[in-house]
Amino acid sequence: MSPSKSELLIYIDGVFHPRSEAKISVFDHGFLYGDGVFEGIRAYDGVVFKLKEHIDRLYASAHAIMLNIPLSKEDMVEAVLETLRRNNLRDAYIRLIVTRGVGDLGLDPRKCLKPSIVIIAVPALKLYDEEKRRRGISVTVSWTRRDSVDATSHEIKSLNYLNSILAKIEANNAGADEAIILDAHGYICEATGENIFLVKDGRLYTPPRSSGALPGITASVVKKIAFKLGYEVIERNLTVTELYSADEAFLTGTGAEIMPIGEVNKRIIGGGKIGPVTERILEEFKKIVRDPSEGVQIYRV
Ligand code: PXG
Repeated sequence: MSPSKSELLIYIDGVFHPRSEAKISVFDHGFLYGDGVFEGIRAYDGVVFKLKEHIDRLYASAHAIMLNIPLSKEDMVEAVLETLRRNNLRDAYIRLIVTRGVGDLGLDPRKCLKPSIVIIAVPALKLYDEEKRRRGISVTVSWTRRDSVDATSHEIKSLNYLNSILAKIEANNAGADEAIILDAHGYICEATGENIFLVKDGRLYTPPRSSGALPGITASVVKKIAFKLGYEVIERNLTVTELYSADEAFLTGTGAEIMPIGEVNKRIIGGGKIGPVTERILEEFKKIVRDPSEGVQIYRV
């Protein structure tokens, strides 16, 4: 049995606190400035999917912002597993956050002596219902451009998500499920927290790294599945017009998993339901996430 929300135990700097008592200082620079990094991770049936890859990306993000995480990667893996065990979870959504720590009201990170580490694990999160999974979500193309690679690049998974949040607000206002964000040149970059793939004439297309998209772990799994199934994956600049005329399109992310796109700015994509290529990739994905060799087991046997 999974514990109820009120009983959840949250890890903060090595100590477990009940959810209602899990608090961070208002002087923490994660709160004051969005100065920190994070990961969203899932566990399926007792296996934390691609945990090592998420930890590697967390440390790479931290390295890019010159934040020294005071735990080794091995200890961080253990801390995540222990959080799941303490909460008796086998299927979970995990949020791992490392902030610059407590400082003063100036933004200088040198004032922050110790990073804060928070791990939250909740029983599996469902972003979309079955109907959306079959018919596809609706998306709108946002006027908010992705911060470019020489700005607050989303290649770094930082706590600074205002760029995505502005796009999400726009999608909400348009009555759409998600927003597609363009790069500085007007090519497709990604969604607010998902990468994007198009299918055209049996080939997969996805934007290149230079678009400023986060190198997604789900996207890299999808590329491997596509390769295994014999589909070519082409990374190149993609236009909105190409998206309108795609045979299929889908988003990938830890939260969303694999979500077909049914509609873009009111243009129906691929008949407004999940397409055959997306379906085949999704079927493989469902198998892979439950494969113990693709992650780290929570409860060692
Ligand atoms: N792009 C961005 C900007 C992201 O934040 C992805 C792509 C997909 O990456 P992964 O490695 O998850 O395949 C992300 C994912 C959530 C959530 O709860 C996920 C993200 C950020 C915020 C919320 O789904 N990151």
